[in-house]
Amino acid sequence: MKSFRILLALFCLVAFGCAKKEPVVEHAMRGEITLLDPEHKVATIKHEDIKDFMKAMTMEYTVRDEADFAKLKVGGKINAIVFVQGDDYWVGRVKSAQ
Ligand SMILES: [Cu+2]
Repeated sequence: MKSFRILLALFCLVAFGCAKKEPVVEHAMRGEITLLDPEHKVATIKHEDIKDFMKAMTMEYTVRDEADFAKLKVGGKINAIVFVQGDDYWVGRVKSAQ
């Protein structure tokens, strides 16, 4: 029975990433790009207040999507989404703003 339980746990992990994974929360963000690190796909963004998440500040964000990262230019302004999952966060759905 022990091996069955291990198998079941393994299946759960593979199939569902298991129930442990926290839900992804989305926050709308507006900001200006101040620095880009293409190698690590990290953008430093001077962002405005992000409702229910954080005050205005300049900080680094990972931009997971290659196509999103390609839209970024130093000095460019964007509207985007900050995705938050537990301790993890990243930026996506990037649109350039005026
Ligand atoms: Cu911040």
